[in-house]
Amino acid sequence: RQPKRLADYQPPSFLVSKTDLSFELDPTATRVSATLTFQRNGAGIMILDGQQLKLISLRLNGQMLTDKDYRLTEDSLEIVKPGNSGVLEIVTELNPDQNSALEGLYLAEGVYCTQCEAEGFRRITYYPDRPDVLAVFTTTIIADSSQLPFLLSNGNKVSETLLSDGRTAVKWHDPFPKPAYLFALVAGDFDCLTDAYVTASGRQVSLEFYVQKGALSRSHFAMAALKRAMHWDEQRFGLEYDLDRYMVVAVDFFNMGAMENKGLNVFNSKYVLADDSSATDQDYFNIESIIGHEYFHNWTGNRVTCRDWFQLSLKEGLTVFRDQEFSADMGSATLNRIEAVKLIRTAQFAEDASPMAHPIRPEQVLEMNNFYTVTVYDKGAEVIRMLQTILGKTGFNAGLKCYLDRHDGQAVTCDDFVQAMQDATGQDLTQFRRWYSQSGTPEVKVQEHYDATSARLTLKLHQHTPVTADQTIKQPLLMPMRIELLFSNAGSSMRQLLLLSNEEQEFQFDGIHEQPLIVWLEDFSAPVKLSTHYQPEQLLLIAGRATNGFARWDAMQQYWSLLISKAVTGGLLPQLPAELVSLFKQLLQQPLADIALTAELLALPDFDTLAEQYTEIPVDALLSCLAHLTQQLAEALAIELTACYQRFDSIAYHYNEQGVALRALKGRCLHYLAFTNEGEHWVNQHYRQADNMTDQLTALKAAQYAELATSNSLLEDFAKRYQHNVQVMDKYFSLVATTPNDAVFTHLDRLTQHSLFSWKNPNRVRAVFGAFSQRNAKQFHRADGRGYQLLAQIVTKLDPINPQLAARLLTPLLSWQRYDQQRQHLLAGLLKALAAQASLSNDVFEKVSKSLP
Ligand code: HT7
Ligand code: ZN
Repeated sequence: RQPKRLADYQPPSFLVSKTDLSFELDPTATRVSATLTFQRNGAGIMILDGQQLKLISLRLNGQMLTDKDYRLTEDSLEIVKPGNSGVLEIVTELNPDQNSALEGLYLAEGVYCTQCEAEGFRRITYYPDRPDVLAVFTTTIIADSSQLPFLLSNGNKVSETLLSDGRTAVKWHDPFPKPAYLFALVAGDFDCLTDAYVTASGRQVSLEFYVQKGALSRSHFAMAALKRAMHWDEQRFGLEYDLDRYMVVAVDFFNMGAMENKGLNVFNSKYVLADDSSATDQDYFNIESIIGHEYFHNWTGNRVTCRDWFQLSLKEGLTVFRDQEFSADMGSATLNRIEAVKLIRTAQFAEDASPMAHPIRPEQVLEMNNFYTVTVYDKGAEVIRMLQTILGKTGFNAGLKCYLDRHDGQAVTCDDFVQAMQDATGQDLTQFRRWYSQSGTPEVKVQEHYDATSARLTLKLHQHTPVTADQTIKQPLLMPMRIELLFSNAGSSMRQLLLLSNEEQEFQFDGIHEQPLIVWLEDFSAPVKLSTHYQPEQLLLIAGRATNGFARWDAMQQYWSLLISKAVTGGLLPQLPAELVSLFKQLLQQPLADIALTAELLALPDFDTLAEQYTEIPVDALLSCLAHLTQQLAEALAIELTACYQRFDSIAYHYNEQGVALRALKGRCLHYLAFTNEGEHWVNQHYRQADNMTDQLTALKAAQYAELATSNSLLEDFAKRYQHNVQVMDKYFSLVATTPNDAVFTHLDRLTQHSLFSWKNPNRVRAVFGAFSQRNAKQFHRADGRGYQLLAQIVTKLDPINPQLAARLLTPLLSWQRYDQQRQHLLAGLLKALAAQASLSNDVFEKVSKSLP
């Protein structure tokens, strides 16, 4: 198996300017006729990508080709004498019904759907399936319209014709040249919600949401979110939509969240369908942000795309940054930042420390699907955020404008992006570019020295990036460090932006008349691990006084981490310090003006955040510390928790900032109250009185974590109530999979027999086994290895069905070196057994082989 390398990039030998496709849909024998108008672009042979295709016929400039005129392999078609330009006609046959990998054209629940990113188009026809070949597509779909009333593709609808055999032919034309990965076709029977949007320049755009029959009422929120996103992009970046139609189709069989195909987004139904009785606050948040994300791709991804897949972060990091900015403007900026940082500190730091470590622009790839990672997406977004911090919002906006103007209609690189930022602002970004090529989490150590006689404060910073599995040599990075100096006079402070570029660097401040308390890394201004020398009391002071909401939350998190790490080192359980109890009492009695932030300040760090702070993760000790602290907080604060819980009357459900914040605070109180003597009472009451999904789930989770007797009967009631709503049943599946005791294994077995469960549906599989492996640390990391064994079995079972899904589920098994000897031994054994299996997919093979010594 040969990985591809960024260093080997060569421009395509041939370009395709026009791609005409015709699909005759059939469940087991769909015919695809592709007419490609091509031109030579450089030296080299004409080699087209193709996988799992049946070649029916080939013509070059009208002449039928015979087998001496071409060479066919398992994944390519070479045309022996193509000439310098011409027209190639290719007819292939596909079996969408058998396509459980959900790449290329597949048929699921009566809907034909395509997924072409990254390399799925080669499962539709032979083609130069690479993002730097951009063509104008015209697509005709032929089908029985009584079965499939909606036949959709990219761009504008040109015609609809009734054929003599009773079938219908619908023709689409997309005027914007695009790479094959943005091609889409959907055919099925849907309910359709339509609306309109008038762009800033006065153009009318028709907005259309296609959803499963009966689900129309659950698509209004997504439609409204789309309009907000369109408006926001005009206001913030001056970017308008360019086609006359914007279509979104929601399907239940989908490998990821959504796909930005030009003019025809395909969404996982989980990120479209929502109403107040079935969606949580988190669901509404996700829908708005993913609707935004896919819409924003129209400029950052579609109009300007990637030269090759190593540049994926060019579109994904930038678009995640854009969706994060959008969400921050739609709700609480602080909460958004907290959530984004939690993800970096858990999944991304874990990836950097794993055998799959890679820079945001990877250099070597066997299976591209394995690189749609939290590093490429979320660390990529942090890199863009740092650019904005360094250049300022105005400079950043100018840089983005320069990038889009300069490269509209092109396939470009991350370097082109940084160059545009540099040219628009005049800032030298040479060193900054290292963020694109260097993997790993930088560690920054800080030291402070205050000299009262000279009134001088000296801050000494030291940066170091530890070696990663993929790279041994690391260089210093340019990183923006936002700080605040807090002075003793309450309310008096000074905020600064430091640019750290050397391995070791000093910053001096004169005229500082008292030793300040320093708040480091406001808003997490760089994705690093910071080590400081705070005393616990100083952290509580910062939590109470810092101007930046994120920094206040972060100080609380550091406080807990310190307490827990001392306990773990000493082999003891942590005791609740009195000053913490009094701070919590204060927060519960007088929540801050920002209720949502109060709810976050009252939270313990989660297991994954703590785990990332250890080279060898002390699984059992961390779990015991967290359970013990929860119990202690509940006992010490029962009165205040009860009073706070009761102070805020439940208001009728509405998804808005105030409602979200109140539910979060009450939910936090309930989480602790579940551990008091009256736990059953509070949880039952919360569940029964809930008029919304957020509160119901809060009650169910609280009951489960506290292992209350009522947990099972509440869960049964929930399953009965929502048995007809598969999106809600996924929540039920996940809850059952996070049962924190032995019973979970019987439950998991039972869930796979459930009438709604299917191994072919990624949403169901993730709801059950994704939740078990990523959110049930206690059972997944059992010292006897039962959790690990189960996941390895599931990966083995899934690999032939859906390799992309199997490889994603496998991730928690890869970091075997992070655990104690016994767990290491168990995990290494399972990985070896997996590697020894015949016919592993590239997806699973790449990950397993990298993780073995
Ligand atoms: N650009 C898309 C990434 C993607 C994908 C989506 C659905 C199914 C398979 C996929 N492979 C890659 C999604 C996005 O980032 O917007
Ligand atoms: Zn994206």
